[in-house]
Amino acid sequence: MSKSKNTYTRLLIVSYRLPFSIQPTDDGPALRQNSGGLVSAVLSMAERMGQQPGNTSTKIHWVGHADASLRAVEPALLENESFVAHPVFMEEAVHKGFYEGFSNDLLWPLFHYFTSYASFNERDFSHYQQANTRFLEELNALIEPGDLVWIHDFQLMLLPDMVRKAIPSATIGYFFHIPFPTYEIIKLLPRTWRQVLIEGVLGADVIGFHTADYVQHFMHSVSEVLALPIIGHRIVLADRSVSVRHFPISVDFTKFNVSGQETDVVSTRLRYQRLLRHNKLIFSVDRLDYTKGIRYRLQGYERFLLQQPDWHGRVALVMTVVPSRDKIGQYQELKREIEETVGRINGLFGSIGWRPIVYSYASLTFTELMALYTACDVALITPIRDGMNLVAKEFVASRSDQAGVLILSELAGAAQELQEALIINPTDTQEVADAIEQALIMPKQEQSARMEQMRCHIQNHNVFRWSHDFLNAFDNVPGAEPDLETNLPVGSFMTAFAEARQRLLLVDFDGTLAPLVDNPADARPTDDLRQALASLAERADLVIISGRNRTFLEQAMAGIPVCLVAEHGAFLKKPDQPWERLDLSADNWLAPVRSVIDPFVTRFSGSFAEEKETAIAWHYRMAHADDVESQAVELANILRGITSAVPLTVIQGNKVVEVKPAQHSKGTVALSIVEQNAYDFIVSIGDDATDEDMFSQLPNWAYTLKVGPGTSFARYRLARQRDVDTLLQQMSEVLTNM
Ligand code: GDG
Repeated sequence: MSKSKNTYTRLLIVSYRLPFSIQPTDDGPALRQNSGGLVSAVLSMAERMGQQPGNTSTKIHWVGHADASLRAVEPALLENESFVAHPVFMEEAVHKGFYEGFSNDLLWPLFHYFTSYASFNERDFSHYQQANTRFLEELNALIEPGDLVWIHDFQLMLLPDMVRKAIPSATIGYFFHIPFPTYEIIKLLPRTWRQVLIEGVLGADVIGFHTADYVQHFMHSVSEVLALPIIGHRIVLADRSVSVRHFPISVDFTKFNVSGQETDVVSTRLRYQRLLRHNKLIFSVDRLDYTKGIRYRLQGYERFLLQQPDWHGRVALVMTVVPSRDKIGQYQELKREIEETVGRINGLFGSIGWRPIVYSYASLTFTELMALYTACDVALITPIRDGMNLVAKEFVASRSDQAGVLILSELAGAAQELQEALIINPTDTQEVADAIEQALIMPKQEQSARMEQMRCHIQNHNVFRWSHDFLNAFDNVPGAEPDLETNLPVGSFMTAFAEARQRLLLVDFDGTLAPLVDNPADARPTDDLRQALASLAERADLVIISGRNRTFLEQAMAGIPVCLVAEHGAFLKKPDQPWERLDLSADNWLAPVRSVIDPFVTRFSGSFAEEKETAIAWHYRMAHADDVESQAVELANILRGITSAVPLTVIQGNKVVEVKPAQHSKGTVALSIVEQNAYDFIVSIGDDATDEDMFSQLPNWAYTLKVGPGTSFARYRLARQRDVDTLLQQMSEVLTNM
């Protein structure tokens, strides 16, 4: 059934951690939500859903892990005016293996490209599965028809598929907050793990990542690990498709923009400025983590101090490291190293009255954080990998004075949007040192020009837009397509077929009569299907209508008295007759198009160009480069821009980009065939975009059948290619038994 945002009644959020605590109030203890961006985004999303007529409940249900302290809490306390909290409890050992083990010791380092920190432990994997199952149990007790379930992050990669299997009609979104790495990294995971993890997230209808790169990496892994067809941004499964897109997370711009003027922020800022006197301030804040590039940041700053003695006594790096995972050896080691380096730099360069680094290992209150965002001259953000990095966006949003300079690592997702920052590579300590100097001497006018651009971007792409864009993406999931009657009324269909005097069958080849395969030359119908086709061809006009060339079709259908249509309607061959050429356009467009395609063939090994008589196709099913899908889109765009004496059509098919003259199509040829006889039964079956021309040209009483998901002009749908085999075999039996 179709679903759109208008019909969702409730929002169910699932994340590893519940963003709530029980706080004392005048009326006794009450549930309080954290003030994070995700909580605000979700609130605004629910508000939007709640505005829809007929929607009675706007309370958001949030499922997440909670420590044992919530066990003793009265159920009534787990609810406030906006949220209902559903704590997930699990055995200590399971939690440890799931969270500390598989999530933080394997997925986190691996997906941030710290392969040597990754620990592969079978017991942890089993705990990860058990923990995801615990989340499923909690959800299962809660979920109702009409709910939208939104699952978050790498701790819950198995959950979307678990929910899909338990409740096949559920509407599920999944958002990945950390980088999705290249397939070379995914390949390090044992085969079964990588398969289960990718199948796990594919349980969702919409999958979101922060950047287009992560989307491409994911798509590449899907095609390597599961060999599933990908069409544009969709992964095609047997009975549905999954939409995969990038939705860059952001911040509540207004909140950060105005908070700098709040009284306590102003007074805290003044206090910091007094304490740090006339120094220029460089600020950084991050959780203690090896991905954040704190070591490189210190090396870059040290190099700056070495090379720029003029700045001694006039600048301070205020570096706050927020405690995190510090019971783990690796993190303790990192902390020790950071503190040693800070001590060494302060000892080497400092003097009485001047500390080059003001370091603290502590959490900041929101007021302190705002005071530092607005007091500093430079924000120095140097992760070695970061899914997005919200600190960068918060700093920019806080600077309503349009002053301050952002130095940002190119390895943070945020760098793809904040191009007016000073973009650096953190491992290049000279580049960091130079950027610090450039930032400190940058004229006010330039600071303001850069800030204005970045602020404008964040204002327009705030966290509310992020969640709304994600919500809107569900409007395009298969379930939300204009309703196609998915079930062919087989009984009346077979009766009409049996009773007809003149029968016409128009059937596509690839993905319809034969499954899609790696090497196009290998595609063939099964022997059973060939037999059925041969018997059908005796009492019906059977037309195979394809984009393939003449030779291939003749070979593939040899021995069956069918009519063949090759190259999308350019050629037609009736049984026992020679080929006729229907396309009469000149072919002087071929050479220039070939010269555009050739560099793509060279660049993507495994891909090849097929030059037909009236068309050229670039096939890339066997090319495995990360960016091949996006480059296929790029090629199609370039080809569409080519001007030629002959009007051309560019077709983006399944792992193929094809160019042909616009004058003929499967539709034009289907129509001319239909007009040659007084047919009283017509069925047309096809799976891809070129078959739509055929569906749209046929009389409206014809049976038009779309194979697989996707919007279509067809009246009916067959879920998968093998259903075509079944249907045609049944039709042949009907004729045989008459
Ligand atoms: C993951 C991904 C992605 C930090 N210290 C204090 C404090 N914070 C707040 C910041 C910011 C948030 O925590 C940190 O967000 P990040 O995006 O930088 O990083 P992760 O926590 O690693 O988050 C990341 C994010 O998910 C969202 O998808 O961007 O790439 O790793 O909001 O302000 N807040 C306060 N005191 C602190 O000391 N009050």
